Amino acid sequence: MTARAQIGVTGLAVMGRNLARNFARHGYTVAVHNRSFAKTQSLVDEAGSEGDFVPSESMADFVASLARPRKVVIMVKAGAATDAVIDELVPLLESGDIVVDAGNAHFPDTIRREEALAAKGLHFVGTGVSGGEEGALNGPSIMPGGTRESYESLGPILEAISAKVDGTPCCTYVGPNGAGHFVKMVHNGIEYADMQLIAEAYDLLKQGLGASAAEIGQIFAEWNTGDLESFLIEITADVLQHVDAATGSAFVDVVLDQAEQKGTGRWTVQNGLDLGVPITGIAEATFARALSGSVPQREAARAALRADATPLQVTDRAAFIEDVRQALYASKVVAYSQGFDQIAAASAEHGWDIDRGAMARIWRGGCIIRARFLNRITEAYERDQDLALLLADPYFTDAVGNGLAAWRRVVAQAATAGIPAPAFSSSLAYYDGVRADRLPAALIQAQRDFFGAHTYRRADREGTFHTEWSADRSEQEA
Ligand code: NBP
Repeated sequence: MTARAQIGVTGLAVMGRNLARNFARHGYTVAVHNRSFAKTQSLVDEAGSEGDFVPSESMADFVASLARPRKVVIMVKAGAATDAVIDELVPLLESGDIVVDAGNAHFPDTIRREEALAAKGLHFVGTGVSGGEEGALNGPSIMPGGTRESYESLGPILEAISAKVDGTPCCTYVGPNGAGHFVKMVHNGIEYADMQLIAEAYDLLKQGLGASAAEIGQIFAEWNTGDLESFLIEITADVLQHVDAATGSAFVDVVLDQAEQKGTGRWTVQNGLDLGVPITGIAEATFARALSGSVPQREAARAALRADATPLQVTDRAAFIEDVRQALYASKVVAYSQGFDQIAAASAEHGWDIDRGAMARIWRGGCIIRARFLNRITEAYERDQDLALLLADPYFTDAVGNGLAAWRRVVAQAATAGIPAPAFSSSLAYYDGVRADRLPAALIQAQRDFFGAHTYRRADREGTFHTEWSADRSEQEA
């Protein structure tokens, strides 16, 4: 076996197969391998003419077909399968070789694996890949972690196959060990928030205008020509205008209204709690999915809970549509701002030194949250790379501020009409909370000191204090 392949892919289900084809189409000689040979064979049979593939049935032959330092991309089911592949692969590798995990690993697993492989002299590159099967084939957004040294030889190959926006690759070095998978996790969390906000906008338009799915689809198509332009708005317009072949009804009206929240959304929220970062948009989106799937509770509530709501009375349809658009944009900025706060907090905690502007740049193409306004986020971090709050960047201060009245109207109307808009309303509550001069947290601190002697700090002088609540209520410095 000649060691001639420049890169290898093991795991040839939909993602790995398409990634391998993408490498080959860019002129790389690609070693391909899968646990069961049938997938390798079918790749070579069906796509072999697209480039130079070197198929192997055994892992040993696969490794032997790679030029050194070897670059092996693992694209298998995240979790135990990844560990199984690593265990089989590692004894066959040599110092300096690069193992890339391009699956959706949880970042603590990536930190663990990187440490273990580094101890053997190997580079382990936990890499976020977004864009689904279409992205994997035609250009995904790629978020590689690991050592900078590994990026020197691996980076150009990944950049070559990534999506390009204005000629710039949607791939850059993210940071050490788990940084790439962490950023991919937050990307997916933001995706949850974005989708929930779009769903709430759709529901408000539906109930406020009494419009058909197709009509609302046209509104989304119109929105996609402005600031909201994004992949998710584009596909929403498409989905809403799709007609179910079996019934002739709008497709969205025949789909069961129960969403799933499998992995990354939950991880993002759990991590937000660990770091103490209020990612309320992502959390509301994740819980909204959980609520939709709470079937017994929904049945019990439907029969028992009163609404006492006043249906929406929309007199000026155009004004209402514009209000919802502005509320959607403002809530979306909040969700992104929170996500970038989470990246900053994790970066500080783990010493990753993540460039947030660069993350927004590599999300502009290839990935699910690709959007016109990501340019604005990159620009904001270029103006101030230590920006404490994305919302406080002058562009976003204006963009959100100009839509504030509309945002408040929409949230108030939703509450009055009994239409659940958890992400719209909690994003507004976050906005008002983060800008408040003084928060009722003061009362919470007082309560905590009362029942648990948890102490408090004073606004008027330094120090930590406790009041003797059950005695003479004198104050002591703790
Ligand atoms: P799957 O997640 O469905 O995994 C199937 C692949 O894993 C097959 O190649 C299978 O081999 C292999 N595999 C399993 Br399962 N257990 C194994 C083991 N113990 N040892 C070796 N190989 C094993 O594939 P996918 O949908 O292509 O996704 C691949 C990765 O990409 C996942 O981590 C996923 O989360 C991530 N991802 C997916 C998307 C997407 O849109 N689908 C997007 C972004 C990221 P076999 O053929 O022999 O059974």
